[in-house]
Amino acid sequence: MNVLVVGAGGQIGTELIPHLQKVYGEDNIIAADLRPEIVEKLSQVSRAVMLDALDIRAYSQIVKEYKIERIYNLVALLSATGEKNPQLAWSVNMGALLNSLELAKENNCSIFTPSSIGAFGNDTPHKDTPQDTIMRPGTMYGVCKVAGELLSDYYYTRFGVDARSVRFPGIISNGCLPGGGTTDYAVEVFYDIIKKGEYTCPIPENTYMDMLYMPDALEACTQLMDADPSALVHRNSFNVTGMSFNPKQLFAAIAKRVPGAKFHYNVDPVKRDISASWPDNMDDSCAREEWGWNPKWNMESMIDDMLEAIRAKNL
Ligand code: AKB
Repeated sequence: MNVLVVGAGGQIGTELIPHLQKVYGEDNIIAADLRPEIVEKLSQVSRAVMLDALDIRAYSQIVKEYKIERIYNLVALLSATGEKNPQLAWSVNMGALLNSLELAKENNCSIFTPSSIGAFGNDTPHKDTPQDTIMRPGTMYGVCKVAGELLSDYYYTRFGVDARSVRFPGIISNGCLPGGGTTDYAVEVFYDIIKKGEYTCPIPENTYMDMLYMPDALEACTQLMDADPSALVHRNSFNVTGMSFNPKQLFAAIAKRVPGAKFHYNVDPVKRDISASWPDNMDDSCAREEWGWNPKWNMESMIDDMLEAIRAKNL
């Protein structure tokens, strides 16, 4: 299986590349990114090419040259960044998706594009958020995610494109830092506590959000794409979650393991409003029933692993 990962230099891509190499073979994975310095870094671990996903001719050439059979489209401006420049967020997020779907159609590729808890909004039921429910997000990022889910389903029903996706919650990882998201606090806290012994949080202490540890997120990316299509009732996009907590609970659990760690709050009003509009915890039973989703990591095991991995970096 020849797989192209577009937007490969971000938080998910940098860890998805080695995961895909293990599953489908090292030579079959092509990493693409817009930034030359990132392509240079990616080329040390993978076959790598420079690509602006908005340039459909260049994108098409790469899909044809490498005989691509599956596309992971990870190009996105995240929720908080999107509120700083909504027009740019729309043109990048939707432009990359439309090009990816068109090329998937022309070249008979399957395609995975992450959706997000950001697809939900204030009117969504916040507890046990159902798979099929009211969406109406209040951010440009969320508007793109809902539009992207609909567009991907449209390409499936209208053209038969094998498009599948999950609604990722905040992803916690220790490879590459996330950037511009509302859930980033749950990653940043580990770096600051190890480096400085203290962390200032932009999210109110009682705000719950769903989270997922990276190893489970990577499993979702391959497990859903390799699932038997006849078992899929849904496609774009499945609720998936590994844990739900608020900052106060996360910090108390970290403090038990790092004596003397100090936590402060300086709430960012944009992130406060975004996080308040998202689910407290999603119901991911459709993913479990339709393709066997079964995450392994919970908050406690994730914290132990994150602390060990970040301590080992000797920052
Ligand atoms: C964000 O916070 O914007 C992302 C997401 C939940 O999609 N991490």
